[in-house]
Amino acid sequence: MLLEKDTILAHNETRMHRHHQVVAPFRDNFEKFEKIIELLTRFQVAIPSWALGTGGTRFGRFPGKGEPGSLEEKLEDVGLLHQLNCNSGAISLHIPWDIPESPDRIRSQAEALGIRFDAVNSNTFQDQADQALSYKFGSLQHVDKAVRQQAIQHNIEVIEHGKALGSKSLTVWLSDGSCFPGQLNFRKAFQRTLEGLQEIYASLPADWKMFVEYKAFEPNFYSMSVGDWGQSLLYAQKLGPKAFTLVDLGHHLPNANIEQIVSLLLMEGKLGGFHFNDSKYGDDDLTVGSINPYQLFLIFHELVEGMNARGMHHATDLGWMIDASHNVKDPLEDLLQSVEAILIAYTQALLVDAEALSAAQQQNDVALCQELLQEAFRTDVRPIVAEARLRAGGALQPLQLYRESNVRRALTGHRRSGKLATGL
Ligand SMILES: [Mn+2]
Repeated sequence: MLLEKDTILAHNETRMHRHHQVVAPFRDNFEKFEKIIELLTRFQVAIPSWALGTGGTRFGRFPGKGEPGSLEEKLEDVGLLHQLNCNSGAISLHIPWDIPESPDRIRSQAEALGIRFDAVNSNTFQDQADQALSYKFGSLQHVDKAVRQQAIQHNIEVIEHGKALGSKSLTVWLSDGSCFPGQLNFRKAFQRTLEGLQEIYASLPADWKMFVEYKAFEPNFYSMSVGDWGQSLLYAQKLGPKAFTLVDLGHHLPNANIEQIVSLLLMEGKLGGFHFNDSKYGDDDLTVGSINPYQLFLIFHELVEGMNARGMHHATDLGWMIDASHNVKDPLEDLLQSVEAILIAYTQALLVDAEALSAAQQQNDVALCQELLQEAFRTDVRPIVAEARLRAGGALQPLQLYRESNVRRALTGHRRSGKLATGL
């Protein structure tokens, strides 16, 4: 469901006076104000199709009401998010959970909502009901060539689905690895994985990218075949210019310096995209910015610095996606919070005085370096983000409008009860 335009206008009207008061100091004193608004308006974050329903853990799942039961309904939900915040104009699909029955129809539905198709994701971490061979002991790393071939074929099919929708990238995340010492010959597993990725790479259209996502542990607990950014970079370098590393914020060991990883990958031209989420312990898939907003800001600072150094287009040269799971919150509320947190961190990073920081670094003025970063981080930039949204036709306070409009109650009313969203 979409909201009436008048509903958004009325919501904004009641908050306009206050908004003008809080945005005025930025508008009047910040040289970069208009440039930042322009960058924010262009910046779009892809919503994962699997995050629109309630997530679960291995202990259980507590589904909410009014969840989308089809790809059409998932698109409707992303359309609503995009209408509210004007920064959710893309969706990332998971195959086989979201195979479109009619790609043309889905494509025109997305177009009408202003949504494009971001990376398509393959899935070789589960066995599907109609699947001939099991991935229990891996997919591309498997000792049996027939299993490897099945996984390669699946990835090629995912590319075909993506082509039909206008997607331009494939994300490969492999759960492959081992649970116990001795289970796997690391070198042979790497070689088999590389050969499989090479076959998939050969099927990529000329204007596509392949993202190789890494993860430190889980579901395998002793080794992962793409376990860290070094291994992912090794694959990406061996594959060729269309292959890149994808950084999922929750896929590191505790306290990893993700901002440094991002900086070096950008330097090498091998950073492809992002999966945003937050975590306290591991791959917690929590709301972006909910646990460690300072780290998110530091990552964005390196992104802005690194992209500017290479003359990259902030909005389009990297893939920006959320990858999260909402076990206890309304997924749509969680996603609105996530997109807001991303835009806040991005805006704060745009406020950093890069010239002054570079000069302070040159002088070894460590205290000033810290001051310059924290000056930006401690600025409440929410009025700037709201101004960009207002100009794009969105709501000044998307989450509040979502609640005031009783969206979930309406969805619960017209979506068949007991229908569960596909996904994790
Ligand atoms: Mn991910």
